[in-house]
Amino acid sequence: MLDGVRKALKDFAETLKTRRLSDKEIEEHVESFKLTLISNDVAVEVAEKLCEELVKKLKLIRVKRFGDGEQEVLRLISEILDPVIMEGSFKDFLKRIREKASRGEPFIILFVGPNGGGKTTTVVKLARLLQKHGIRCLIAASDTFRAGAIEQLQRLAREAGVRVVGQRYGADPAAVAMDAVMSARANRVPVVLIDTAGRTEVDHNLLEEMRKIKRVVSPDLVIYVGDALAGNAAVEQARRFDEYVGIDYVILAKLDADARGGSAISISYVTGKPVIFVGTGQGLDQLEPFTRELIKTLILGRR
Ligand SMILES: Nc1nc2c(ncn2[C@@H]2O[C@H](COP(=O)(O)OP(=O)(O)O)[C@@H](O)[C@H]2O)c(=O)[nH]1
Ligand SMILES: [Mg+2]
Repeated sequence: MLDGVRKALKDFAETLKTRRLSDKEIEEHVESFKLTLISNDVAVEVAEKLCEELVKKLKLIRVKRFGDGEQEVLRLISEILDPVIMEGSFKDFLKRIREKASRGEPFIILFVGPNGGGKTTTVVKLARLLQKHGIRCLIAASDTFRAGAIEQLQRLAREAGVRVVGQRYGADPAAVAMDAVMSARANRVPVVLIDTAGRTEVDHNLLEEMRKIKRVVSPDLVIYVGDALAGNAAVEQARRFDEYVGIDYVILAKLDADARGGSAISISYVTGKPVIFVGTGQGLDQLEPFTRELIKTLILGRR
């Protein structure tokens, strides 16, 4: 996974380690590196920021010549990635849930995102992860729109040992979500995860519906689930969902299948929202807390 960005970095480090370059040559190499990043789905504004920093740093250290060239360039790249990639803290996330639970109120998370992005799978994965931490969950089947959605959720949730609250197709998704919240209150279940129908920015009815769910249940968090494979489209979409409904975190699903890797680098910078988990496979245990180190390991091949 993420081979595109990894190869771009490696080639770049390779070029720079061979000999001392003039300022002009550095600029030329960085420019072509920037284009490679962009062709691997790094958002233009992020590629520009990274390369600006890179030129500055390279000109500074060039003077003393690279010792262990390639390692030095990789270390520089690692440094300039730090301020760009924003990670959510799983520890804080758990703490917020436990705080609310101690007041006897369920913690409510609303999941939004495009159709096929990975929401339903991710909701069940997260429920399973939380249950492993001793936190019981309830899932609201608020995708009452897409054929087969309720059965898919029920099947996955059964596998994960999580309860689902649902109604028939065509039911009001906000009412289903409210039902689940009331059931969680009555049964002292500390977390409610609301799965919703996928939508795009052109589906005005579905977007309105999403706002209605938010209004009715007042979630503690709204999480955008995007498809890493969609690259820049996922980044743009996350930005628009944030404008439309307001999001707190991003989860990038299907990182395992992403051959380029740019969206994982740029989505938090462009949206201003931290990435909290990444999906690394179809299996229900394949959800990992997102950290800068995880991405760096994947693209720089080391910690
Ligand atoms: N490889 C891979 N596939 C995933 C991941 N997350 C979800 N999927 C697959 O993506 C497809 C769509 O997922 P689904 O949860 O139904 O998306 P939704 O339409 O947003 O609810 C399914 O085939 C999932 O198994 C992931 O992290 N990695
Ligand atoms: Mg779904």
